Amino acid sequence: MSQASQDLIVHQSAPLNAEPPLDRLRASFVTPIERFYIRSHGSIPRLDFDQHHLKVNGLVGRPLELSMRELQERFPRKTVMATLQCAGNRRSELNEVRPVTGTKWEPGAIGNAEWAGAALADVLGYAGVQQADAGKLHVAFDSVDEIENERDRFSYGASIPLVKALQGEVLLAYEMNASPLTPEHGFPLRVIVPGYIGARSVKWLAGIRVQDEPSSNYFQQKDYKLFPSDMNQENVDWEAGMMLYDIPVNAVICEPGEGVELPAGPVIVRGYAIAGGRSIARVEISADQGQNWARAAFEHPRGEPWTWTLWESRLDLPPGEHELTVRAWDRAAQTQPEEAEHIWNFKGFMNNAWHQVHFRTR
Ligand SMILES: Nc1nc2c(c(=O)[nH]1)N[C@H]1C(S)=C(S)[C@@H](COP(=O)(O)O)O[C@H]1N2
Ligand SMILES: [Mo]
Repeated sequence: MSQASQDLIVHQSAPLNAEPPLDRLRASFVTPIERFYIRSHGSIPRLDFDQHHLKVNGLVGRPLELSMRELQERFPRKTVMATLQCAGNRRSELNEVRPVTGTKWEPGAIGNAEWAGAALADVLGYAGVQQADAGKLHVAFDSVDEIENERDRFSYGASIPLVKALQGEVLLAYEMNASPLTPEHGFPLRVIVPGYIGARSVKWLAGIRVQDEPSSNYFQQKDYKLFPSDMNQENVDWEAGMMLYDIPVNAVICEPGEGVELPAGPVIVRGYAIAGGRSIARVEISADQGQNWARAAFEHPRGEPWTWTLWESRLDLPPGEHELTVRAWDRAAQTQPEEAEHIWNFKGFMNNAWHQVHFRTR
């Protein structure tokens, strides 16, 4: 994992969990593979392209077993530019409020790539998916990694509603940024569910099942749920958590970095904003803890529904200590909660509180 250790901050090496430093993350609209966060709950399988098969079954008229070549030849290759973000992105800030479980991600558990593969809708169509009652059905994904917890050994799994699975943007991806997937990112095949938390984009995909309930996998039923603030590891009622899908509106300052020292005068502030499948309408910066806000400019041609928005703002700062705050608004006029304390949950998910950096100018 030499590449990961050069470009990424490694939180844990087995399982491998790593994220890029924020200035490197913010350096390009499309995140290079070596700067793309890696989130794995178990082993990183080394699979053989020619041996790998995908099974499709459950509530379909025609169960399938497809080789990688069949998948590539039978279904048109589609590309989607999409940002993947872990539901645990920015967990470290929730952990400062009160301890939470899980990898203590900084705001780098996010990346934007161009994915290519077969549309899941095309594959489900070919399998003759049941269309009546589509609103009640789910599409479950199964992998082949080996995950160990105190009690069990199992593989990763997750599901999405069939209605989302039939949207053209959901891919069975075999390429990332015009190259075959790397082992860390799911070679030879993974799901990409634009607009949803990364946990639904199952890597090393081996099975797809259409069924009348969400996946029974641990990561669907217990993990990746938002629990009420009065619950913790000891008193948790697993049924009380809501299964997480859509990414909420969020914004992060990537530069200047926390704790740096800069010359006084014009300072460029840069960051990202994201709102799942909705677009970002406005990003604002405050130098006085939210009393006054200045609008940031969007840096990239937009109109890509599934990507982050990179923004930038120029502030004139006198010498001294500074605290900058960012918040974004999406097209549904939703904005972010002020304090991480108000959205604390024991698993540390979905932190979209106002993001702040502190630094000094001289
Ligand atoms: N098989 C499998 N798929 C998985 C995971 C995993 O541990 N095993 N992690 C999920 C989570 S929680 C996230 S955020 C994304 C991360 O994708 P990446 O490592 O390519 O960034 O993959 C998802 N798919
Ligand atoms: Mo994740």
